Parts: sequence; structure tokens; C-alpha cells
Amino acid sequence: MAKRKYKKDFMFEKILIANRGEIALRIIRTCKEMGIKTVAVYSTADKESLHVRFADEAVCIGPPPSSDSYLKIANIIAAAEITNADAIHPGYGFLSENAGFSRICQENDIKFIGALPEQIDGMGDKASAKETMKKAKVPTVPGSDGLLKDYTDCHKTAQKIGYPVMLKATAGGGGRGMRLCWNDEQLEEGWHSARQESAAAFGNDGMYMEKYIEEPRHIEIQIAADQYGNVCHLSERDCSIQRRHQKLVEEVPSPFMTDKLREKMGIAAKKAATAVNYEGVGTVEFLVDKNRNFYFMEMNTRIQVEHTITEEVINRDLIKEQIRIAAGKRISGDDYLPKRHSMQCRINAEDPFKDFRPSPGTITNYHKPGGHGVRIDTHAYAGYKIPPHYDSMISKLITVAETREECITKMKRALDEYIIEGVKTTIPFHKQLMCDPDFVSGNFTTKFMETFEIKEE
Ligand code: MV4
Repeated sequence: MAKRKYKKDFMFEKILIANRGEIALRIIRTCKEMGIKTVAVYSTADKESLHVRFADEAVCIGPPPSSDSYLKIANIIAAAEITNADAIHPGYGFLSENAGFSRICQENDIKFIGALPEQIDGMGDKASAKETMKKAKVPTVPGSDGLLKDYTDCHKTAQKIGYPVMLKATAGGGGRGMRLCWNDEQLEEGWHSARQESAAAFGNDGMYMEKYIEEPRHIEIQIAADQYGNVCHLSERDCSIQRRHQKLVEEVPSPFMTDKLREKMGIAAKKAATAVNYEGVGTVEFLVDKNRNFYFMEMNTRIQVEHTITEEVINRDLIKEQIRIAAGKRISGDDYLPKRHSMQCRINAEDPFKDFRPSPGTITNYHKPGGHGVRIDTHAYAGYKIPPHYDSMISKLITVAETREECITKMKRALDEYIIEGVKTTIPFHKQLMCDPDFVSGNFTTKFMETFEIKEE
């Protein structure tokens, strides 16, 4: 099906939000400001959730498990048909990077506010995404040419590039199906176990290999592109503070960034977007080594949890940009550089003293921080019952200030004001992190959380 073409003054009348929690609220807020009607969908576990209350209409799409509700394509399409929605915003997670869903929306003449099916498929297969980027002259990590044929090929490639190497599942991503190998023995074991694991998890056992980058930083570039070929970058986000591939804190500018590196990474990210004819907002993930060499990792074809900090430093509403682009509007093509510093702490209903174990339940007492430079994106309130069926993130605490130092000071102050009782949260972890000398100095890599020790209070 051809791309939809819209009249000059076209705008969606009604958007269905195929998500829950804070991001559903976040999207509803922008729709209201744009004069667009909203439809919420919800599982029976979310009947009392704020996204159901704040949307103009709400449709129940099934029982609590995601597989029976927020991932149930037929139910969501039916909800859009019943309510006459002309577009669907998938948010992040759930169906946001599901090529089948994007295609079914297209076939039903509902605009999917996200990537085209071919783009999702193209980026979802990591080995072919990497080959696409290599061809487009976006820097990639030295490694195999596409997929490894068999163990002989795998062993030969390891000899050629030299240990340590990383075996990666082409259907993986976000750290799943990866093996770090320092010698032949680990390579042989890793090859067999990773293939088995990937076959079981993704129904695809294709593997490729890369030189292992030691102690890298995770720095991603936000991009925006319209259907007329205008592409711009909206600066970076440093997401190096992660635990088991779950981001905990994000910030912009990266403490490791230089004006020259940002310019080079921005150009590379725009090349990546152009190579796949990208339309909408997206993120190009890079690993950056200690010598400031950077390498393409993955491209995320969705709005991300951490889009907020970019909004704060460039003063734009990224959901609004996304909706405008989906409706066929033009973007200027000018890049945006960070004018301030912003940082986000993810507040999860997890016990940081017990290995970040999930802590669902009822919030008995709730008070959120406020004041200058403090933003909170959340669906939580006093009396809200956090269901056990979904992601444990319940709030995003964002600060913005002139400098990184002030941003951290504000974050500490805001964390001290934040009262959430009835469930355990990651607030005590963030309070300790904001005082850690290596964090405060900006001297950290993706390895940071492996050695960070949280002190019992
Ligand atoms: C790597 C790497 C080192 N060398 N690739 C993990 C998630 C996926 N996006 C890529 N990942 C990595 N790929 C090479 N060649 C180290 C990681 C990695 C990582 C990357 C970003 C953020 C956190 C990480 C934690 C562990 C490993």
C-alpha cells in the first residue's frame, strides 16, 4: 500500500492510544493540547487507571495479562473501528515495534504513529540492520560479514578479529541472546548455548560476531524525519547507567560529549535514518569507547521512555512532533543542540535492597515533588493499586537546569520530597547514586552498576 498523502491542513480527529500507564497519559495530554480526541484502551486490571479517566472514550480490551489485552491486535483494531479512531499511537513497549501490527493498521486505513512495517522488520533483524548501516557508511563494530554459517565460520571469524569477541543473536537486541567470549572454549560453549537460546526465544538462531568493546558508554541520538526527506538530529542521551539492560538514569548532554563528537554522531544518526527512508521520531543507539570511537548498535523505531529529557533541553514536545509528522507535516531539517542540562530517574516499584525485586501493591500515601526545574511523568496517585502484570516503572522524575551540577542538586532535593508509601521503590537507590563520586564526576560506563554497592539504610 502506498504512503498516505494528506491535504495541507489535515490533522487527525481521534487517536487511539494502544498503551497504559504514564506514556498513555503523556500522549493524551499532547492530543488534548492539539485538539485531537482520544480513545483509551484498558485491561480489567487498569479499570481505575488515570488514562481511562482522562481520555474522551475508553474501551476494555481484555483480562490483565498483556497477551490477552495490550498485545491483542484484533481487540485493539476492533476498539479503533468501534470508536472511529483515524490513528493509533502505540507508545513504547507492547506493539510499538511490531511490524505485523503496523501492517494491519495500514490495511485497515488507520495511521500507525510509528515506523512502517518494512522499517521495523529491517531494524528488527540486527545483522541485516548492521549491514544496511555499513553500506550507508555509518560506523559499525568490526566483525563478521552478516550471519555466521556454522561453527567453523564462527571460529575462523574469531581468529581473524581476535578475542575478546561478542556473539550476538540477529533476532535479539536489548542484550538478549549475547555471549562474551575470551577464548576458544568459551566460543564453542557460547555458540551452542546462544543458538539454542535464540531458537527457543525468537524462533531464529541466526548469529553474528563483533569485536568486544570494553567499558563502553551507551549514547543514543534522537532523530526526526518527515516524508519529504528532511532529517534532523535532536542531540544525544547518555543511558550508560543500566542494570541488566534496564535503564535507570538518563541525561543530556552526556558528560562524555564534545561539540565535535556530537556533530559526528549527529551526522551518522542522520545517515542511518536516511538509509532506511525513516519517517517519524526515532533513536539511533551507539556504543562509544574510551577514545571516543562510536559504533552503531541498534535503531529504535518508537518514542522512548527517556524522550522527556530531550524535550526539556530543546524545548519541543516530541509527541506533538511525532503526530505532526504522521499527519504529513514538514519539519525544518535544522538540528537541535542542548541548551540546558536534563536528567531523568526512573522510579520503579522495586526493592533496591533486595536485588530490585518487583514490589506491586497499593500506594497508601503519595506526595510528589515540585518547584522550578522539576517534572514528573506518572500515572501514580494515593490509593493507586500497581498491578503485578506489567512493567514496574511507576514514575519518571526529571530535572532541568543550566548545568549538570545544578541538575543533580535539584534531583537530590526532589528525591527527598518524593513520598511513595505502601510499596518499595527505587527512590533510595537514586538518592545514593546522586552522591556517588564517580557518578557526580561523570566518570562512568555501562559497567557502572556491576560494581555500585547500595548501602542498607
Ligand atoms: C556490545 C558490547 C560490547 N561490545 N557489543 C547490550 C545491548 C545491546 N544494545 C548491545 N549491547 C552490548 N553490545 C560489542 N561489540 C556491550 C554491550 C552491553 C551494553 C551496551 C549498552 C548498554 C549496556 C550494556 C551492558 C552490557 C553490555
